[in-house]
Amino acid sequence: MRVRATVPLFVALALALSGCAAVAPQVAIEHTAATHDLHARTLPDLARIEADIEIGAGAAPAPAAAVPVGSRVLFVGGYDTGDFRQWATCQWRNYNASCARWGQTSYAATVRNDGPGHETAARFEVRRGDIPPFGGGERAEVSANGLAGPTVREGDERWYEFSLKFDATYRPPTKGGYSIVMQWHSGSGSPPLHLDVDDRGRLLVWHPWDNPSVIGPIDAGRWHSYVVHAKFSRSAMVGFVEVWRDGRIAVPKRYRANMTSASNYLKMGLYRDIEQHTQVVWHDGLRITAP
Ligand SMILES: [Ca+2]
Repeated sequence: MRVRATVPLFVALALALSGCAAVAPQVAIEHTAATHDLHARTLPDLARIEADIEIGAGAAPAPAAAVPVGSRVLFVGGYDTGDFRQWATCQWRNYNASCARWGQTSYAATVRNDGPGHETAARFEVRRGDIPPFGGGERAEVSANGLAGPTVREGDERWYEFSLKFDATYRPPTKGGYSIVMQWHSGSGSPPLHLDVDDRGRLLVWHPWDNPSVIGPIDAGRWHSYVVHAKFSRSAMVGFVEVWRDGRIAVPKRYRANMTSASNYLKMGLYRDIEQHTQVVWHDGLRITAP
């Protein structure tokens, strides 16, 4: 049944991401390419995706240990300033502007004390119809577009340390929907790498046009720490991603292309298809390092 959900996801993503009028011609081309690529997939391909999801879900547990990360800190976006100023552009209902100017005047995005270890955590809330001024899907997201530290180019290797909590009230997307909490965004079109929740409440690593991997159940109401280690490339022989959760390997290293343009920029928060129900996610502690 997951196979049926896969196709609308990509189409919906490509359509939803067309919100920026300035790149409309390029986006239109991406839509065509993406749709063509999807329709070119064979049933055995899609069956393989389903099989790989299940294999990823059954990864053998390993002892918790310190996860190796890079030595050069390139970006910190953990809201320890008490606001959103570490990020460039904030996008939510009735807002698409500088994060530094966001006065936390609505439920969409606020920095709150969520207890020990998370005294300054970002709380993102998306309700029905929460579409920013430029259109697209419903969202409450911070973007690092234009910031040098979080921007990656061909051959760059990075570690992303952060914590996520899906609110105790969080319900997964409806069948076939998506609920993206982290995107590595290319120049246009669907993000070539992102973290998404499926309709079964599983956190996935998505490589559009390739197989998703299961990180684990979202475990609503509890904080979990993650490390995403990635090398960015347009080549499936060079690009890779691996993910740790709470100090244990959750997705072993997989080589995949994860760029479709000269650079990727980072977005975090919550981005979803049109849904009727409210969703809340919490983010904290992002630190990006390089070798
Ligand atoms: Ca913090």
